[in-house]
Amino acid sequence: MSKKAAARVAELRQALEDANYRYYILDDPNLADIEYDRMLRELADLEAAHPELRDPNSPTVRVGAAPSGKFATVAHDVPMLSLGNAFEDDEVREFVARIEKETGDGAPMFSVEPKLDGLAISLRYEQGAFVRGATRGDGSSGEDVSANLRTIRSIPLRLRGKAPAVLEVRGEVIMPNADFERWNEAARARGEKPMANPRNGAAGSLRQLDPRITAQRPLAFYAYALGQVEGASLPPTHSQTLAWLRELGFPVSAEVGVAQGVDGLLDYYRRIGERRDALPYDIDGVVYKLDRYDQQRAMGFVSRAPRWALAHKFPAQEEATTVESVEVNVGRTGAVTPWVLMTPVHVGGVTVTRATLHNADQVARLDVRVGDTVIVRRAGDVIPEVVRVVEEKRPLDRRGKPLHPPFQLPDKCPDCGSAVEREEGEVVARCTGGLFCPAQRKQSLFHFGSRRAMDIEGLGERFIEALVDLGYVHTVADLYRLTVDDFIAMKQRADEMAGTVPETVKAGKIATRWAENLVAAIEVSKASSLERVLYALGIRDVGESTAKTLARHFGALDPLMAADEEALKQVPDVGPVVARRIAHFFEQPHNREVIAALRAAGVHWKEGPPRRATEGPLSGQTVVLTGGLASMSRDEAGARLEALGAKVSGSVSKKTSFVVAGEAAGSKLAKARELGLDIWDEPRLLAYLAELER
Ligand code: 5U1
Repeated sequence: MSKKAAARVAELRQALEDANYRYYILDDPNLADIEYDRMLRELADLEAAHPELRDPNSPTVRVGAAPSGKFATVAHDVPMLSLGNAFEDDEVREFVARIEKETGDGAPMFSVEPKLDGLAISLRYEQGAFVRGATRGDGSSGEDVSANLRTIRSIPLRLRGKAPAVLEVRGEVIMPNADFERWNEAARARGEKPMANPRNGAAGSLRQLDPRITAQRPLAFYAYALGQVEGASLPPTHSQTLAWLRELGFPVSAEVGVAQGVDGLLDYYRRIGERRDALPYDIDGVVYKLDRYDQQRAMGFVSRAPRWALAHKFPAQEEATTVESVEVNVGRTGAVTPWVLMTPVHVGGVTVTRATLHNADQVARLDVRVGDTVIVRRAGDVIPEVVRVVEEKRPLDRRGKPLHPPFQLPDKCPDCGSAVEREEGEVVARCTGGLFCPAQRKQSLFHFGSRRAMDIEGLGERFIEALVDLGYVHTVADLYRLTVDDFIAMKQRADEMAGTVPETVKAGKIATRWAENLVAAIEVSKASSLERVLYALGIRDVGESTAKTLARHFGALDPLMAADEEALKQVPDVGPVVARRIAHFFEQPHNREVIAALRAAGVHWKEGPPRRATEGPLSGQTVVLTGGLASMSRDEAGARLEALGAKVSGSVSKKTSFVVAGEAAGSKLAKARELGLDIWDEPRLLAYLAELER
């Protein structure tokens, strides 16, 4: 049995290593994620059942070993070097001139590489197997972070092909920008502290004492140099070594190349600089290395830095500046985002004056105040952000107290004056003036006219942009005042501004049919239904189904607008959060004005008595419908149960009287079972309705 298990273990390890190589090195995956996970699970199960088959370099170690306490110190037999820096082209000219003079080579070849902004590490392999990995430390000795490095999937645990007896590979551990952004977005959404920048993210992740935490972090590795090598003859140049490292299974940046002469180096610097924002990782410059090893030896070292290599740095992506004011911006969805206006600062190659603070939690965490010196970061195409406050530089009054108070998010929208609300458990604060707020105008118009709302055919995003930008429409009610002439004038102005005036128009032929159709569609939309209008108002979390329930429950708009949270909570399926949102929406005077204007413009709908079946055989009972029914829609079943007095709810709890479970019922059914509730199938429901509705 064990022999068979051993064979299967070997087979799985090989297949998983191959899949890693295909994915991380060749960028040509051969396994679907689900298949990879399945094989990894099978391997983990086999290793658990056969402890004698365990291996520190099995692909299963990628999930992280148990914590070890502290990192041991590792001496680097071949020191990890540092690089001389250049910021000006002239320094590069001097570097090349020196090399040309001392090597006697008039046009030496250089390896040119991006300088990744991460954490330098050294990986040691013996007989092709990973044995240890350490940080750079002071260059002579660093910390043993092997268990953490094993979790980084792009680091090979076993080398491919013919491996030397000893091989040390040096390179950079980084956190790719996209992963860093994703990580921070999720952290902010959870109200947790985001990472300051990808470099800190990589360094912090690698220095975790619990490798299982490191395993959760999206880290990557790129190789760029060798340390100790035994049992292999090296190629004659560094660029060939990089190609060999790639064959052995190490990721090497796709941007590496060779260049000759000062112009070749500076050209590479500029080309990479132009693409800096588009690269998948942060770089802080490029590195030039004399390519031929014999020439490198001839140049030698000064202290710890080779005279054959140079780092040519880019402008920093983080800079310090001072905060002139803290402001807020209201987005299309009403989200209120705090930001700072700063003394202009050159960062990442451009001058910036504004940086985001993301949300109220981040404001509280950073405690940014007027006059503060802050570190701003600009990388890629993401908005510049404030990373931290330099607290020592905070302006103080004579008594040593901060000169300015902490910033508070406003409780009124700066654009429309409506209340700004932040719900429990939410990071984002929002303006509640959805219908009136200028910041939310385009969004609310687009939703209002959409097919399932007021269904205004032809009112697309482009027209809405132009109508709002050119001042034709301020609220949804203004749509009903627009004439054919307005639309034609609006389109002409928009075309002129965009430089897209059609030839026919230039020739004096103006098409009017589309505008007539649009005005007609707006006219037709006036005759609507209460549920459509409620949905069209764009109250947060009031979708079509809730709009329908509200319409049925209240029968008319006025009693709904007058209902307080308590009354709204009585509506089937309306919980406390949605009740609060509806009540707050109708409390905003501006929203009420827009509704009055809609009515004045002629928008109308049928109203009727409230349909609340308070008394009936199911009075006092709460029913949950889940899964699909064959004989009717869930809405219809709900309505029939409500007509018998039941309250129909969307969530299962101890208070649920019974659950009707149709086809493919999922988590609600599971929860009902867990709570031991009465569960009805469709035949039982039908029999019950037939009995009582007679
Ligand atoms: N791309 C690259 N980065 N980097 C950093 N190459 C490179 N080489 C280095 C360092 C510190 O040192 C070599 C001179 C070994």
